[in-house]
Amino acid sequence: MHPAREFNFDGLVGPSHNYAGLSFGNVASFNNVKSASNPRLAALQGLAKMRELAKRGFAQAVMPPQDRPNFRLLRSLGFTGSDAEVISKAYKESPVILACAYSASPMWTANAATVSPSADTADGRVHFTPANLNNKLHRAFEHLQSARTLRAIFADAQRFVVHDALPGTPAFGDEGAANHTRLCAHHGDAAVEMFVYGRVEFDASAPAPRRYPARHTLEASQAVARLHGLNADRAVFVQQNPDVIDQGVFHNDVIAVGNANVLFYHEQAFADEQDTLAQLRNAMGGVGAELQAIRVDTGAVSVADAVSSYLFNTQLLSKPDGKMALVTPHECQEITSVARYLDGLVKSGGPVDELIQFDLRQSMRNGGGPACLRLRVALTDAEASAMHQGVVMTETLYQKLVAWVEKHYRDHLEPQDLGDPQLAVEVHTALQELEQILGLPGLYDL
Ligand code: SUG
Repeated sequence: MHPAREFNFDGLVGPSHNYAGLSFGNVASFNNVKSASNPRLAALQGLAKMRELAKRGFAQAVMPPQDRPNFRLLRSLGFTGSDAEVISKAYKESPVILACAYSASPMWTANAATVSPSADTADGRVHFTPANLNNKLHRAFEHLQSARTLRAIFADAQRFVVHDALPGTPAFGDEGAANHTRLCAHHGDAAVEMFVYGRVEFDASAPAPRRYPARHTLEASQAVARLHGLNADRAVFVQQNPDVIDQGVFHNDVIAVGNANVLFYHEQAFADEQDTLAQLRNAMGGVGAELQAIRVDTGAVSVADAVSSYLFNTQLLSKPDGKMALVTPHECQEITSVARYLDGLVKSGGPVDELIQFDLRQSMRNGGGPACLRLRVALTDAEASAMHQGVVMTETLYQKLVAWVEKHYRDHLEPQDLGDPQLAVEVHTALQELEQILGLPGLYDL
């Protein structure tokens, strides 16, 4: 075993955080379409979570937001002239395209990439594959900046490799770590990597959802496992239950979460529950770990309640005493079945003995809970020292980022504000300053 710690890289919410209803299949995104957002509060809520978890001794870092609007996208779609003209024309002719170019969706870093720690890979380096997110226009270009950001943070080529995203075609739909979980005895051990896909491109007989899209394919997961040099005995590919995708479970992390040897999941999460557990148990036997499954049945919590509370979009964090804390959004306490379930869970004497609750309502209204906001990267001490240190969350960095948010972010953003060219100037100015705060000059020179 190589001692390692799991860093959570939380996305810093960008200055143009807004609700545009862009994610068909994501119920919260659709329900809050065109309501006003509060980018300042959104960023502060995210920072409060990072600060508290860092204070509690969990390894915590920050992923910077992306430059907005995406002028390259707007210009590639035929909007011409100065930046201000591009914005005005796009707003007049297609406000939805402008909203896509303005989405702050990179805040959900669980979709930034899939990460395989060095204990799992053939060459002993930490591998990252930025997710192509090709199912949604507003997310399909994130991977370019995600790759640039990850390469800036994990620059040491002896220890880290950041691949290019998979080809951006439906056959390789990739949503990153939201559909990926490592299961092992300790974070530094070789682990079983579980990949959960929504559909199979090259098998027309495989089940698929009917109402909402399955964003992630088996072919994408297999390609990532190959790129990362995973041992075939330790990579498990399982299908998400298409019926739950049709009930608004657009990523596996909305219905299941794993940490160390624990898998916390809803009985309806997988297309074949028994086969999924059998495969995991078998593969985990090879790495000396025993699966501890915490199964929530429909009688205790319905899929609808799981989706509206984000019971499974929670973070399971290992504490030094060997127990785990579950990081939940406030919504979990507001839905009776979920609150009751959680009360029983922490009193059960099982691995989870504590809830850490946060108000993340600004993110939740777009379908992003605690787990969406973080990308897990397990690093040995030597790897942790080799990454860029300016993104590691400390009290000093927290204070600097709060001051930066308060200086630059609006506290009210209406859909029509995206047509105001001044917003783009504000975002640009803020991000130029952020490069300095994080010590990442040129981060946005894509
Ligand atoms: O891809 N919402 C995101 C939420 C991502 C949640 N991530 C995880 N489950 N890991 C999405 O659907 C909404 C944007 C809008 O409608 O304005 C959005 O992109």
